[in-house]
Amino acid sequence: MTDRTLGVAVIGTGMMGADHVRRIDRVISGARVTAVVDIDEERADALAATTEGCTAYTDHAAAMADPAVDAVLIASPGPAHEAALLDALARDLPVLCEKPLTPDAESALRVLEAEQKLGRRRIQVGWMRRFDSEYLRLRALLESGELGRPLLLHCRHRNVRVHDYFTDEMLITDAVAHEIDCTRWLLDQEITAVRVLRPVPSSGAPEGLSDPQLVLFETDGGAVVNVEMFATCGFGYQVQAEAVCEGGTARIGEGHGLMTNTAGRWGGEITQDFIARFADAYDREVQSWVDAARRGETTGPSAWDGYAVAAVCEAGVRAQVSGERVEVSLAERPALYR
Ligand code: ISE
Repeated sequence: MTDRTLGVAVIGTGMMGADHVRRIDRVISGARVTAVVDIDEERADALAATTEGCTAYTDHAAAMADPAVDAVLIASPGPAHEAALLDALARDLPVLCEKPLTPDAESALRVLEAEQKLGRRRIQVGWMRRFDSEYLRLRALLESGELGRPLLLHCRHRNVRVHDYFTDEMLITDAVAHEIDCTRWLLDQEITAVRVLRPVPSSGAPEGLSDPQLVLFETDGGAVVNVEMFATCGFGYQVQAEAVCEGGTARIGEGHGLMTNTAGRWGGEITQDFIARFADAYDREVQSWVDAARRGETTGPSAWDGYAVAAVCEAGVRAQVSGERVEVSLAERPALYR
């Protein structure tokens, strides 16, 4: 481990980018934010002003050329990721890239190719649930084999509300994408086919959004996974999973935080967004990325994991449109990611 504090450029100063700047500055150790980048100059300037020794840029390439920048955290919108990733790889900089890796499988393959040319992993993708303590316990339990073979995984993913620009397609690519990654990681299996069922839309959903939806995955290990995706449930942010195995079941995400008993009722609180629900996971994710980068390593979810999710999302969107079962087309896994 080098003694040098890692200088990080945070690209994208929206909600996630700003939260990561706060995290790197005030929560984790071993790194500091030396640059922020946003095409919105005023927003970049305003965020840079909150952090000592931080320069604001409107162009990611200029930030990467700054000698104070040793690593890059990408939190810009998905369509901007490919160019930033390719530039970071060209400079051999460690990257933590918020999901999605890129918006589609074809561009994700270009990123994989560039990383393979470099000859070593440099990209960690921000599938933060892999750092959540409950998800980690579920994965360890399934991996131990104590419950036997997993047969079913029931998932629920509920948001309070979504922006008006949210589309049916985004239900898959922006939200169910997490369950795609979790399924692959928890079961250590690839998803082979997707189906989507749509009940009558909730009257609380914005005009034109078919919400909720039920998404079904088949895996190459013979498991079946169902995901209730309800983006406008109105009451809270809930992410739950239950694995049904040959020898028992295991459930996470019940949110058993503070429980109260009063006035003849008992109850607890439901978190309202993912920043609150996964705060610890984000902290652990970024700390682990920083620690690995300072050791000269890249760990955690790889660019391959980003690509695999994009490939399943494409099948998912086709299944949404056609109402049919759609098979996933996945490239062969390159040696670098085995
Ligand atoms: C959002 O973009 C996220 O990534 C959250 O983790 C997810 O729960 C939410 O549904 C998405 O909209």
